[in-house]
Amino acid sequence: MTDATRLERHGPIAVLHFTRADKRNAVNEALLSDLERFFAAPPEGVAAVILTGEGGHFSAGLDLAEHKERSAEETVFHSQRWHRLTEQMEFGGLPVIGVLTGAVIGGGLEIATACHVRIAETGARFELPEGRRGIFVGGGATVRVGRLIGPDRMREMMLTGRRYDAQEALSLGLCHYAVESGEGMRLAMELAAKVASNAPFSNYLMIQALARIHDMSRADGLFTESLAAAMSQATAGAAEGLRAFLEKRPPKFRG
Ligand code: 1HE
Repeated sequence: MTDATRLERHGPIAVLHFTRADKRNAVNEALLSDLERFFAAPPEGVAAVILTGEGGHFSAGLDLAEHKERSAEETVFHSQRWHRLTEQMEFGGLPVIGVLTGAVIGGGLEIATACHVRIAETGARFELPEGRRGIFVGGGATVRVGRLIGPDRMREMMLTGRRYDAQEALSLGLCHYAVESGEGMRLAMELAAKVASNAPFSNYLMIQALARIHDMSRADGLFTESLAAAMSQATAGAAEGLRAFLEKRPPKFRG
């Protein structure tokens, strides 16, 4: 890892801090490659990760000082790196929780929307200002933000440079929780502990199956659901989870 991030461990929970506070956690090469490294091979025993930005901002998006130097060809490859990273975040199997503070802007929003649980603090601002910079989104926003709030609302957001606050983001589905300033990490740790105490393969299926089924026809989706149900049924997690319920005790999952 580089000095663009800092990793903390609390048992099965990892907390990955973005540490470019002086640049509002703009995503430069170092921060992007730290994220790639972390999600390509999360540390052994980590069952959930929390992403957070130091200095009161989640991320002000792509580092524009670096981006200024990119050619069109380099921009395609760079954008594809963001797509691989955000796909790995969304579908890699590790539950990801984002604590969204201050700027959740451009690429910051693209990283946030690849998180499975999004907690916004008062003061968070959700924006896609690419039009003001003469560029376009490239980190997956057309797909992720577009699906969350719809292409119509995303187009209006981009055209007018609209800024949504935490409460508005909550009502639109850009975040799942809106909490007071300073409360995000406490809630994230609480939710991460719950997620980490589920049966690992059930979590894996939730992460893999739900978004994919959304892309399928109704009939294919229902059949895939049945297959996922059958796979979960064959795991040690199901044996333990069902036995624990019937024995009136909390389950203890391994793996
Ligand atoms: C940056 C960046 C950045 C800040 N790249 N350096 N994202 C944007 O268009 C958002 C650009 N940033 C802002 O609008 C503002 O910085 C904030 C609203 C986030 C914060 O404002 P403020 O007043 O607290 O800070 P500041 O004084 O504007 O910035 C502090 C420093 O951070 C300053 O550097 P300094 O050397 O002059 O101290 C800024 O230049 C630097 N900084 N944001 C580089 N983004 C995969 S494609 C995704 C496409 C995008 O993400 S486009 C959207 C980019």
